[in-house]
Amino acid sequence: MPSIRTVPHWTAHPSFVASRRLPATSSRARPSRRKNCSSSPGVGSAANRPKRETWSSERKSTGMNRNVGLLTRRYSPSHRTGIKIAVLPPKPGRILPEGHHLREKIMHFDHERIPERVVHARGAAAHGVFQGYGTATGVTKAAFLAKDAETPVFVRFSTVLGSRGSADTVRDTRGFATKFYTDEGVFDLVGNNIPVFFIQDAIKFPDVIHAGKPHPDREIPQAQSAHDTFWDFVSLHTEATHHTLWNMSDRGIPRSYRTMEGFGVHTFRLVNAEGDGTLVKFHWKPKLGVHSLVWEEAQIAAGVDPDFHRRDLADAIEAGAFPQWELGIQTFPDTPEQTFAGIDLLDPTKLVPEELAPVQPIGLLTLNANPSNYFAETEQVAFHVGHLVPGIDVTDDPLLQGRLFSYLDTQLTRLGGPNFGQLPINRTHAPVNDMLRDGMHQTAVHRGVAPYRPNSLDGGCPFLAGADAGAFIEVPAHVAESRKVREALASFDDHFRQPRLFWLSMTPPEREHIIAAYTFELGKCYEQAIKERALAILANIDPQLSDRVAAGLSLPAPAAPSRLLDPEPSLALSQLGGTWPSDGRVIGIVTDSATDLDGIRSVRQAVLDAGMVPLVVAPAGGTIAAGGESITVQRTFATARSIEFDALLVAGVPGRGADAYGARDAQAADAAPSAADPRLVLLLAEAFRHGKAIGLWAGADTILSPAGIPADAPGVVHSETGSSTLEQVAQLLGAHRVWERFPAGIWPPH
Ligand code: HDD
Repeated sequence: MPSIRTVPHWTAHPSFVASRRLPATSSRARPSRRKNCSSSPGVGSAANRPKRETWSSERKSTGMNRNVGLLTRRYSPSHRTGIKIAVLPPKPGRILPEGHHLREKIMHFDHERIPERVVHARGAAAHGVFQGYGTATGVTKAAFLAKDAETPVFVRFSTVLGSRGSADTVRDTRGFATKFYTDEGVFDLVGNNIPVFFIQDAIKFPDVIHAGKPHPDREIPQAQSAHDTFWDFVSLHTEATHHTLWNMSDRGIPRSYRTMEGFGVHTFRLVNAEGDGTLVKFHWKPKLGVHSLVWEEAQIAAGVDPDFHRRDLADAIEAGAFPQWELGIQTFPDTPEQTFAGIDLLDPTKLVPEELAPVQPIGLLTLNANPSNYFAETEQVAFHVGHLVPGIDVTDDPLLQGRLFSYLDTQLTRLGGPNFGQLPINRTHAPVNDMLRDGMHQTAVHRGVAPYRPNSLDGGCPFLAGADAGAFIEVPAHVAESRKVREALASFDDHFRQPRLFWLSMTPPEREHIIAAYTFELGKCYEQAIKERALAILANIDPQLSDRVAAGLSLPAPAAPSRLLDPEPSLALSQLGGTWPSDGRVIGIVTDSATDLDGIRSVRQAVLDAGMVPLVVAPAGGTIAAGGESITVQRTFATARSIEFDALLVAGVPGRGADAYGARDAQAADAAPSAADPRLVLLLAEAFRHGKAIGLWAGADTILSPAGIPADAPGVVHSETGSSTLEQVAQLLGAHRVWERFPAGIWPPH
């Protein structure tokens, strides 16, 4: 017979009560998880954000008490009172029938996943602050753009096609979505790193995404555009030519989220205090300049570090190298035609060259804090193009109009109901007075009896706010007498002028990259007809492009179009030719115990002083002793790949045998005791091939020959001391890469 014993009501047990404390409701403020799990100093309190904790402190502070609860409960004296249930004789490992702790824990675990975003599933985010310059007050009454106004923001960057676990560095468009928690409500600027879009009409959005996503039969390829269905779609929809060309350019593989431009894409309408409208396009300009990976780096990173962009953003912020962007606007008169310089401003496949409408800076964005919890913040954040504030309005762009529906609708499935706006990361910081009630996951306890308008019972609340109360008022628009038809305007028909403009604006190395990208992507397609159709489209951009790609595919060059347009190039579209700050750049300092460690130490400090990030690379991990002090090794020859570094500084004489590079790695030393470590050779060879600056001192030049690098190659500098080597390398970094090393890198091109 099983013994009978009594147990109390479950809430009585102290260990369980402790483990049931709710997490902090604030998404951003958790001073110490260990001391007070439920402290909630309030949304927006940047000062209280925690420093990152180590793995061991995480383990100590979370979760484990659930299991402990199960054990202590079984033997706790408090179980001997209360309701009676039967239990089996205690046997190690057996689960009690009243295992409600187990059930609750497993039940919760079973439901930990929510649907990933249907597009832009893979992303990384950060908190920050936006400071208005006050330069936009003539065209908008939006209060957060006033001079020195400071507004908390949350920014999420993303790829479009890949699943949540896909690699960061795939060739794709990047999302750049910003949530401004303004005093007048939330404003979401949901943009991309490419200023144009594939389609002009939102009804085609599911089509272009179905074409880009993995094939429905085998669900491959993941996070790629290099497959038949994508190229089938874009070759059948010539309006997609412009966006596709940007994707095939270096813009499709950014170096970092920190070095990406952002664009609102559509034309928006700003409204000033007098009620006058101005049409604008939004631009984010990174202070670090716009830089990209080279294709081989992107491919290597997808394997050796699929979190490359996510890690880069988080590490930079944690290191205090806060990325910054200026928000700018191009402004256009709000005429009934809504065109500028012959460009239809409502056509999202068109940009307006900056030479025709300069980008005027209106504020500064600084990202200064990493999220505390990926799920609560980065995953649950919900952007919506209809989150607007007084002074910023939408236009009739047909793509934008479709988006106005989609961004609300999608959250119903993804976030499980209509109350996603109450999640801490989505909550407005402005007071809310609406009559939205009830529904799944309602967390507000609404008071009153009359959630309707007008009412005479709740003091007239909620009331309809007018302009005097800072309400959002739609700008009255004149609608011309016309016929309503489902048809695109004739001005939407020009599909090749702007792709050609983009091509003509590229420098020779950039054009080479574009040719290589099309050759790779179409080379991965199986269907001959699709390749031929795509080549025919390329001929409308430039015969050099179509002929070279055709040659790479061993296909006949397509017929030249009857007329090739000749638009004026826009030099602002090229990423090359400028000089940018080197802040936040990652410098690999390659060393070994036998080399100039004093020099290494001072170079490391100089790199830090210059606002860059030094990473010491040595044959093995741990520390290297130098003059009574030690230097921590951050990357080993086994873990370092050149993709991570913007430049390399190499000290010492690699390959001097068992007491130099490779000696600390027994395997490498055994394999080739007197040769340079092959991993170091690979590191140098790749850095060279990818156009990175390489500095050498203290006799390190001997590594060049095994790595196949000519000693007098451009961007390879030698010096007596580490600090003078660094100086020269920092100069080279201003151009991002040593472009002269690239095939056909005729420089300067213009
Ligand atoms: Fe979209 C997400 C950007 C067209 C429908 N979109 C999403 C995100 C970005 C963009 C950055 C990720 C937001 C986040 O980080 O949570 N989308 C754009 C841009 C577009 C665009 C710049 C064109 C100019 N999108 C577009 C159209 C539709 C959608 C035409 C549908 C008609 N987009 C969605 C969506 C998503 C989304 C399905 C998926 C997850 C989400 O919204 O919250 O509603």
